[in-house]
Amino acid sequence: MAAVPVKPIKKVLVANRGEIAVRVMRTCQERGLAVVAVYSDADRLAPHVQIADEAVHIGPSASAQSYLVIEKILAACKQTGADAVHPGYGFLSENEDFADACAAAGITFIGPSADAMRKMGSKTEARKTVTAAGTPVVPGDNGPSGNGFPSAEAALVAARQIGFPVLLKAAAGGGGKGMRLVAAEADLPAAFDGARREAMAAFGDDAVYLEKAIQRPRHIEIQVFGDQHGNLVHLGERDCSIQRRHQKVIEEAPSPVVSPELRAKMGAAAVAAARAVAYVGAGTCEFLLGADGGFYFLEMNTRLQVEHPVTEMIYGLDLVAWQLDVAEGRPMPLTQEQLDARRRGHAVECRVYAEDPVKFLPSPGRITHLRVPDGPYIRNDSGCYEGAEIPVHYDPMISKLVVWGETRAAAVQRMRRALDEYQVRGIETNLAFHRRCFRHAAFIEGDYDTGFIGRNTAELTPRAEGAELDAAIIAAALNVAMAPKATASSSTNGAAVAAPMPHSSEISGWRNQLR
Ligand code: MV4
Repeated sequence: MAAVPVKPIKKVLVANRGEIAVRVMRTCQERGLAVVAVYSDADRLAPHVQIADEAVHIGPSASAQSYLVIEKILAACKQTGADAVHPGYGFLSENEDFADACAAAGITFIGPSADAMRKMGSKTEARKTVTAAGTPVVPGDNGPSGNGFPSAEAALVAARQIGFPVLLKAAAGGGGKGMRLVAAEADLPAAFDGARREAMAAFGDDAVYLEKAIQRPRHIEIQVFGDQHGNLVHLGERDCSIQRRHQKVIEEAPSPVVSPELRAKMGAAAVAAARAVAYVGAGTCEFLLGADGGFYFLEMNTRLQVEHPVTEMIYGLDLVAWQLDVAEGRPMPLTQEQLDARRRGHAVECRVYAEDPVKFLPSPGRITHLRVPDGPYIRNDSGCYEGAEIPVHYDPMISKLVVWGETRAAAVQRMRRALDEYQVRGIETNLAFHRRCFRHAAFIEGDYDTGFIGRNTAELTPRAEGAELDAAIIAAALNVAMAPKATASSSTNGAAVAAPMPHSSEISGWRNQLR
């Protein structure tokens, strides 16, 4: 391979916001690089703006008018003399036009080539490409043209071949949008129309293809990394099976069910998939792991992922530093053997969301009180602070709480303690959900799959928390204290018994029950 010249980066514009913008800037600053923030109206006072050396206002709060506008990001680079762009995740991170536009402007895009993004962006194209590389994909059919079925009739013929249940998926999709489960032949026509409509609405492309439905799968993804010298390695797996409506909630590394042998096999399959598109930078191959131990490639995410910290924790590495290294043309600092030898312990991540814990709807507003956990082997990647307003315009994630332990059991215990220290007031959060999950017997055993939250919603959903809980306790206490003497007719109501004001220990007992 021809020698790759090293081109040092001097100033990085981070085309993102929130915790990931902060996290990327920290590594840049540790390397002595200048960092530029971009921000919308809603983010004037955001942490990523405060820690950057310079900040450029790029428009109104709506992402479609700010963080998603390629011309505005490029203009900010020109204005500040940034020679590289880090896209974070979401927004423009997997937009091949943005990668092309950066290249055309002489700006280093910290990520893979536009060509690799394009090949992995189409799910049918990705299935073709990685199958040719020997990576197992879910049994299925891309359709007669190789990019979807022209009619429900054609899909039905293919579905009979595959065997029910099948899934209809959007070729342009990913992440579950435009996906329909079809249990039997009779359900296919309606599902086909529905999937097409949803795919068109979400991606502007109504091509849908078929996959056999894998029952009770685990979502296992492999972190891969490539450099410009043709080296490709994997950094093991993350188990992201704890999800709700295709939103990840808890991730861990390693997976409780992946043996060293399976890791080596899945790692090799992921590296082969990445090699098929000459992948450079950080990428993730998503697999489904069936109950029978079979694994199948689903899609490749051509970016650094939200949950990358659990991998960093078990390898003791900074993946953003690796991204900068390979973007500058340097070879990766470690070989596969060296990486394998570094793995140690277990890491878990809780995504703390500003959301209604019962209805799971975003709960924007002002954080009036915040206490974040601390102590050994705890990391809280956050883009907010006490007094901050959680805007309605973006993802409602408050922070990623990540802990490491020598064993999975130690990591789980540490997370319980960390969660108990975490206090947020002013907005609703899913902290109570996390506290319950880390005390759930099946979770503690590592015995879960992608249906875990759905099957255990009642046990994992708090009835009341915070102010609502306090109000309920005060009401109950008053009810007890104020109730008239029990009579034959009123004694069916347990609270209607005359009693003195309850003792505080009794109140805390109720509190624990109500939790
Ligand atoms: C599947 C599947 C079962 N069989 N494909 C959902 C999101 C998208 N990335 C792929 N998804 C799935 N694809 C086949 N052939 C089950 C899911 C799925 C799922 C996957 C990972 C994590 C959570 C999930 C929840 C429901 C369904």
